[in-house]
Amino acid sequence: MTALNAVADLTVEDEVAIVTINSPPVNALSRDVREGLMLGVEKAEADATVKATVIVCAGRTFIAGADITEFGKPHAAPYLPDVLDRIENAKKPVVAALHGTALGGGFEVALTAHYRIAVPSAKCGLPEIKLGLIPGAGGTQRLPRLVGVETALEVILSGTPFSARDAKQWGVVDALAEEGKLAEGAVAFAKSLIAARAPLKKVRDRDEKLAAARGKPEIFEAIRQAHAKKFRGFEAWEKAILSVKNAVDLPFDEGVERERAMFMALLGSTQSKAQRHVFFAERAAAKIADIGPDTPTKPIARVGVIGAGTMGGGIAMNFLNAGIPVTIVETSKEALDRGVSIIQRNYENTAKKGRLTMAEVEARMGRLSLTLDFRALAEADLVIEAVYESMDLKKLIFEKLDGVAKPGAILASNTSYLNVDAIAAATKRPEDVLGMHFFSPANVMRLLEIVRGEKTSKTVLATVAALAPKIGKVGVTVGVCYGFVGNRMLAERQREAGKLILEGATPAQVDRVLTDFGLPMGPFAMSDLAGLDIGWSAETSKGESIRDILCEEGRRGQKTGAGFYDYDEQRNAKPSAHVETIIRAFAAAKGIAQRDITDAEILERLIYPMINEGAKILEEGKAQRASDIDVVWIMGYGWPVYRGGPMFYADTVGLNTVLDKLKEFQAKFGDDFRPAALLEKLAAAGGSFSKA
Ligand code: 3H9
Repeated sequence: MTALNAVADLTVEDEVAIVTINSPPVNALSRDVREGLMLGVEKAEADATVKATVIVCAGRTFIAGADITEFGKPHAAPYLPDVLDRIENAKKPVVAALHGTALGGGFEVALTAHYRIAVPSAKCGLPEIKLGLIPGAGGTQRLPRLVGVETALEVILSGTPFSARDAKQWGVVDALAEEGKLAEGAVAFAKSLIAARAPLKKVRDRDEKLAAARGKPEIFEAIRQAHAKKFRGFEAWEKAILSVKNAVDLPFDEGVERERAMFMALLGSTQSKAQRHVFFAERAAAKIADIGPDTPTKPIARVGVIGAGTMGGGIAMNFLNAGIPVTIVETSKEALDRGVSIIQRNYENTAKKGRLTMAEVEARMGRLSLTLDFRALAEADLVIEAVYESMDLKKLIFEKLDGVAKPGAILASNTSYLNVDAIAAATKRPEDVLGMHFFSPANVMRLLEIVRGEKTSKTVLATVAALAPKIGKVGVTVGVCYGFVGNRMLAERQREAGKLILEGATPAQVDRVLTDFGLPMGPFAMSDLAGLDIGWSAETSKGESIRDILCEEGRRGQKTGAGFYDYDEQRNAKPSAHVETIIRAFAAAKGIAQRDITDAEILERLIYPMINEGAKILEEGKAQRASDIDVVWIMGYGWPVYRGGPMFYADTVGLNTVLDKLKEFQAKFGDDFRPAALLEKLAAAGGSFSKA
């Protein structure tokens, strides 16, 4: 074995050179990896005893793509296109041997090899779209040559990896190796190529799969139309379609050149920077300052859920999906029946869409137990309380739970606002208590706010943090404060939205500004969807807010066919002149002058106070890092990923701009806009939240 450099070595075995890349964690295409590949192929070429070369990776995966940490920094030679040319133009066959995930630039390396072999568990893919990019090393030119433009665009636009078996069937890999015996399989395959004097097959020379799309721009237009809604607001996807079209219309080298130019332009875009930020933010969120790999965790083999409402049912589904049995406790048989039928219907709908088999539905439902007997919770390793937001009720439940749960069980509340320390104080074991705040619909939204109480033990926190990814969630650890991170910031936006409609904006204008910004819904459409009468009661209503007036009129949201908007049978919203009249009259009665308000002011009034609140949350140590706040908003509230989250967005706008605007608003509208000290400090130092 010869070391080629710090991350690559070369072994020659019976006429076959094996270039092994070993650059943990994922063999990303750093300079050293690029150099290793280049040197490996050159050395093999120069060695007269070698007749074929295998490229294989050590560790968990084949090359998982470009090194994202290098993006935006000056690159050092050898550059990837040159490395790829070297591989493709080698005079002896090169075989890429794939395991783990051959993604992005890694898959593009494999596509320049003359042959590919993979173990059945391997996956290939071009996930660049998820980083706001298109493949930049020939992926949009080579993949369609192997699989045709439609499949290639499916792969590129979804960013989802495909299996080695699909790859074999599509002709992307030439052979499958036995699981666990990739290197041996690849060497044997290389020897068979030598014996057969197999040709140097270059993907770039293949044309037959492109022929079907030649002279048919309508194919690309149809794909564009089919994806327009999903990609509203995103930039890279249309470039991906154009680039694949170039593969059909242009000579290979020109297609590659244009692909590279588009890739480079996207690499410098704010959208791609935002999406790369989110990639790392999601991974950073899993790291908790005082918890490490040595912190012990507890096994969670059975979960109890208190409450079979929408939240309780959704929470239970996460565990059932992950193979963990769940017991739901309720106080009435009707509530249990209603809850279980919602879960069953949810699963059946998924099955109808072909994403679950009926056998899987049965297996999941089979893991669910229902009971009216609170004592059944004695078996659970983790109990999650999901009843409505009442501190008195929650305290009662936790006191009772304290008497029932086994020693060492983790006791969690799904409260979205309330003080977890006060809830914990209702037990004699506050160290076992924490918040697990799921977001609605709890079986769909990926966010889990993990609320660390004052006395929550490290073991309990570490256990829940490790559990989050197992149930498909991104856990973000937050501190105890009213509304935690997400709802605390949301309250700022809601307050301003309510003020803006009294000052002259319409609910539809406010909502549109936010949907134009990229959010799935504005506050008024959201209120109508949730129901305006949540937490409202006819007995106590005094007509003191727009909501009171609407509810008193029976306009309680979508479910009553009217709320802030009017709804037709299909629940399409239409602005309501009647509601606008109510708002105007209310404002007049309160002496609030109405005026035209620009979209720009609406956006700043809604978003900047959220950012300011985010800064206070950081100042108070209720979130560990600004990027955690971004993850909360992206995973829990549909903040557009291409804007990177509110704190990243503040960085892109410029902290001084945000600060100046807050001060201007403070002078005009009062202390709701008083800037946070941290924002002042960072702005004065020319800093940013991402680098704070
Ligand atoms: C590209 O290739 C562009 C080309 O078309 C053109 C080039 C010219 N770079 O996710 P994990 C780190 S674009 C740097 O927890 P898993 C990650 O941050 C790129 N670092 O593990 C983490 O670090 P830490 C296209 C990377 O097993 C650690 O590795 N490729 C990269 O759950 C483990 O990651 C992609 O988009 C990287 N490329 O999943 C692939 N990838 O431990 C992105 C990972 O310090 N990567 N890290 O937090 C993935 O999808 C997953 O990481 C993977 C492993 C499936 C590979």
